Amino acid sequence: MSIAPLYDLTAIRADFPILSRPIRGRPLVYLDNGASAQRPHAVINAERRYAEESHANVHRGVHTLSQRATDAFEGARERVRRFLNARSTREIIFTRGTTESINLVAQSYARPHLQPGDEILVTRLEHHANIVPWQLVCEATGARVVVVPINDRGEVDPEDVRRLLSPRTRLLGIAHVSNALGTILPVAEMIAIAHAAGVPVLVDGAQAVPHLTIDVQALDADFYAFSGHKLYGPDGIGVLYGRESLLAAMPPWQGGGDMILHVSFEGTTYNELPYKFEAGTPHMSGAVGLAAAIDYVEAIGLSKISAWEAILLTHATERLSRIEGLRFIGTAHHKAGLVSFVVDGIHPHDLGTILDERGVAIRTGHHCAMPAIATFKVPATARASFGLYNTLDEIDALADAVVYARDLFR
Ligand code: 7TS
Repeated sequence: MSIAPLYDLTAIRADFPILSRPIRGRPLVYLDNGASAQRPHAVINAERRYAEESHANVHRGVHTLSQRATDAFEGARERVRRFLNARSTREIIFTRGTTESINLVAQSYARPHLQPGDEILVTRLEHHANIVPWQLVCEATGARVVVVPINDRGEVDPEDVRRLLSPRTRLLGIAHVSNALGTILPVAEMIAIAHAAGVPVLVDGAQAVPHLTIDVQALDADFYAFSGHKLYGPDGIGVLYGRESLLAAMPPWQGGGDMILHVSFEGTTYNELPYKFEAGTPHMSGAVGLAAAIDYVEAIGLSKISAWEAILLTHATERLSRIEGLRFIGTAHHKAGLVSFVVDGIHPHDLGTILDERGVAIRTGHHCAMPAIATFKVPATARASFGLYNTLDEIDALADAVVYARDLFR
């Protein structure tokens, strides 16, 4: 196929050292970006430079390196604030990732609010990270999780949210993009519906930030969570955006250094936002690497990235739909760059193993979204998820490898 990419793909690919490493003697075709994306030199170098030139502990030393580390860490926070268009850096909390961000909201926001019989509303397509933390707080408080259904394309109807909101609903938790099905949810509309009922909304943005421009003010989200490692940044670092008025009223989640103003055995006072939620030494090099990743994707432009990934998705849908015996799981009208599918006669794990022998990396399984996958009455799917550096030739390699695997099993 000869569609010109919207940016210099050859130059971009050269920025990612791992992409030129052969896998099993073949060129790597990396299509598991939904699980974790690869890192460009810019990110790797930013982390290394931090370690070589600026590392010390933050917020505590008068010495030069501690001040440099603090500047780098707080500079990263400001970079994240701009990326999300949050009002203030007080609304940006560094966490280990999406999972920790959601657990923080579950424990610190939801738990103190929940009474027996109260409800947390989530959709059926959520990642386990946006299901299990709510189940844990519900078990502890006697509240319950209520589930918004999905249709047979894997879409959520905002009217179902309206219908299922009740006077007992205390929070709505929704993915921005489904990791298992690729569906892009109409989150702004869902948030408006929830807000009209006085219900705050947490958006799980893990699969959205690498593909879409996010503006938490335009969305009017109350909480927005994402992970660095899916955004071409480091693992072990993530973000919770929270509306300041909500965060200010929440108790701390973990106790320790940095989250206090004064400690005595008579009583302890907590630090101001966002430090109240960052107990202990944070992942400073991770934050620096995340800021570099944000610089990197914004220099290319998220609108160009999403336009290119839409071309990849169209091509993948066309190529794979020609394969006899292949069925897509998740066919939403509004989809991110990801295809989930099953092939008659081959278990997805076998398919994934054969693809790996050909250098093609995909994810197989339930994708930590068991209820979503179970809706389609399959135990598992094969999933190819695209990133900004993928090419049309790689999509062809995927399709060829799937045909090869299917013929092997016939
Ligand atoms: N939410 C969504 C929508 C996700 O896709 C993931 C990870 C998470 C939350 C959890 O993110 P973490 O960084 O805290 O682990 N999704 C996947 C995936 O699709 N394949 O591997 C991990």
